[in-house]
Amino acid sequence: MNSEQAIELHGDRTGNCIRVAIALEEAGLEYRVVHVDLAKGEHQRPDYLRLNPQGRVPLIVDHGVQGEPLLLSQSNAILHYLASKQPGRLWPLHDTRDIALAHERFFYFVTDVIAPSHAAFAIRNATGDGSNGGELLTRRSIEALLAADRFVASSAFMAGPDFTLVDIAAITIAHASRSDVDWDRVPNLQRWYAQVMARPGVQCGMGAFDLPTGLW
Ligand SMILES: N[C@@H](CCC(=O)N[C@@H](CS)C(=O)NCC(=O)O)C(=O)O
Repeated sequence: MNSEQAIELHGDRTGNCIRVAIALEEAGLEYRVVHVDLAKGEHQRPDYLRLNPQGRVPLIVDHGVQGEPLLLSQSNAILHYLASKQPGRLWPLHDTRDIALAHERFFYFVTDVIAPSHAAFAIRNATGDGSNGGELLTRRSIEALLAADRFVASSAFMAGPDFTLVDIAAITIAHASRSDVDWDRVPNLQRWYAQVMARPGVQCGMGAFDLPTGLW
């Protein structure tokens, strides 16, 4: 593949974008970061809105497919698309039970941990404090994260012995919530967190938007 066929990742330093960067790294796919500075309103510029009329990040543009470049703008769809490009690398391949468990746990993190945390953030932004449900939602998110200790009690990763998209879904929210977690209460989660954070692909993905712009 030449670098013109690399996947463009448009985004900023947010959990949704960082999870995509980690998936690209862990899948071993060639990509380049296009920084869309949310603070400067770059996601509302006409050239960006032409790519994603919703005006949100992340967005990927895959030039390596036949025909027109492929555009995707839902972070979870992007994660699964990237996993499908490297079969067996970030998602179980064949075993029905393994696949079902990965789905179960992936959506656990998306709906029970990440979604309430995002909603709490939106409430805090809109009201200037955590009242009106923001604190309740943050607590629910943290409790659901802590409850995931049992997922890693007898296996290395969130959906079994291998690193998958489930770990990617879990790591950014665990990292963002790390100061609110009583780690002594969740020794398995603590071991998992240290292990996942030490992965080079996770480190690189976490830092993908630390560069102002440019090639990756
Ligand atoms: N459902 C979308 C949500 C995307 C989203 O809300 N992105 C945020 C940053 S994480 C954004 O672009 N916010 C800017 C805005 O809404 O103006 C996904 O999972 O990708």
